[in-house]
Amino acid sequence: MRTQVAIVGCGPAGLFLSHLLHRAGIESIIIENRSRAYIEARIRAGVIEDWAADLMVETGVGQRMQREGLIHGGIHFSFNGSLHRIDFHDLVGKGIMVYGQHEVVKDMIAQRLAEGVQIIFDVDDVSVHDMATETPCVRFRKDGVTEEIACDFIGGCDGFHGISRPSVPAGVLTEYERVYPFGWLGILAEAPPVSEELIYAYHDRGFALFSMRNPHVVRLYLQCDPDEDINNWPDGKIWDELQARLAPEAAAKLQRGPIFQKGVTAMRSFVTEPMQYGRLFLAGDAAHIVPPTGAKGMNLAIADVLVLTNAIKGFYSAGRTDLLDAYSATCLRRVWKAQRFSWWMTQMLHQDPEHNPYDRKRQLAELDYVTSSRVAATSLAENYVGLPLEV
Ligand code: RFL
Ligand code: PHB
Repeated sequence: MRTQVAIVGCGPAGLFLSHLLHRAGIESIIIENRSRAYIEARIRAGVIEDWAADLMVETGVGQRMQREGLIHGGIHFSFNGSLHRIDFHDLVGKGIMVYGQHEVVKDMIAQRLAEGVQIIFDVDDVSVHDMATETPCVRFRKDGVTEEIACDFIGGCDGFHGISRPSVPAGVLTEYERVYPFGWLGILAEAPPVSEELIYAYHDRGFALFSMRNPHVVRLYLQCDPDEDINNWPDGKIWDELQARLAPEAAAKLQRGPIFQKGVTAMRSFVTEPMQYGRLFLAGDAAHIVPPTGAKGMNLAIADVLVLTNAIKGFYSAGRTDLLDAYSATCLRRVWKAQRFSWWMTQMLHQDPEHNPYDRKRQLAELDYVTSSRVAATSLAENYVGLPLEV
């Protein structure tokens, strides 16, 4: 097989890369080690930044999101027993789109296939080769048969646990990391929302986040141990904890319904530099991870591949290599700002076992500040809806 860009991984990064390349007249093939059904059911992010939602609409993959997604003009913080709203529309004139990542993935897979792009699911033994040459290739096994894709570029879009990043020779990459001493227990339940907008709750018992997927399905998260056993969380305990952690005005509206999905996520901040090696370009979670508190992961993946598409387009249309060379530096400016914001939201809102009463007072002062100072709230709003693109 031969293509211009071989893409490893069919998550948001890989799908958007293929989608944007197609719009620029550039061919790609995606390979994915899971099944289509598995990745279409994988529950993850829910918040799409303003520019990313616009990009989906402008490039023709946002129709269902426009119909079914929920536009939110702000978020609430819950602390000291009450709710405090940050009004994004008023502060920065933009909002966010609440629409599940797996819905984005479903919409994009359907469109890629309808446009004739090959996505090869259920592959094994994926490896990348000759990245330091002008003729790199990707090898894999499908149904027991070894296959090879010869290409000009490789998109390493295979997430944090993929093979792309570890395939870069030792000594090339520098990794920066912070692992948090807590995780999130996330659930989906059939229940009406307690609020029209997300609630980030600070509480002595631990952080809680109230989010939603549609008017009948809520998405809820509770701070827990990073290696928490899900069996320790029967449904009743989850609802009780949420009731305790949300401010009374929200907790009073909580309606318990059937929980149909549960999972625990550990929290990590991670960046690799550079995000490229020869003709291999790392994008999305393959290059960086943020704790979900800032809702940035999927958005960063989309921002990376927008930069990469632009660079590859410059190469094919004008023989330019400067944009390819600058890929990592261009992406990392945004990546580090999203790292800062996600870390900042995380440290402000969670109970850290290393914290003492002084730290808790400081966290409450910070929450009071961001919800009462227009300047501080504007900075939060600007970051939350998504910083301007530099492409
Ligand atoms: P993905 O989505 O992990 O996709 C990588 C794909 O590569 C496949 N793969 C391989 N394929 C071939 N060969 C191999 N050897 C392979 N190894 C792996 C995988 O099966 C997968 O299909 O990475 P990508 O595309 O970079 O996208 C990143 C996002 O998925 C991630 O950052 C977000 O989900 C993070 N995130 C959030 N991001 C947001 O922007 N807004 C949010 O509100 C938000 N909330 C969240 C989140 C992540 C969460 N979890 C579970 C980690 C909430 C949670 C709870
Ligand atoms: C979600 O709805 O899944 C969600 C929302 C906001 C976050 C993280 C996850 O910060």
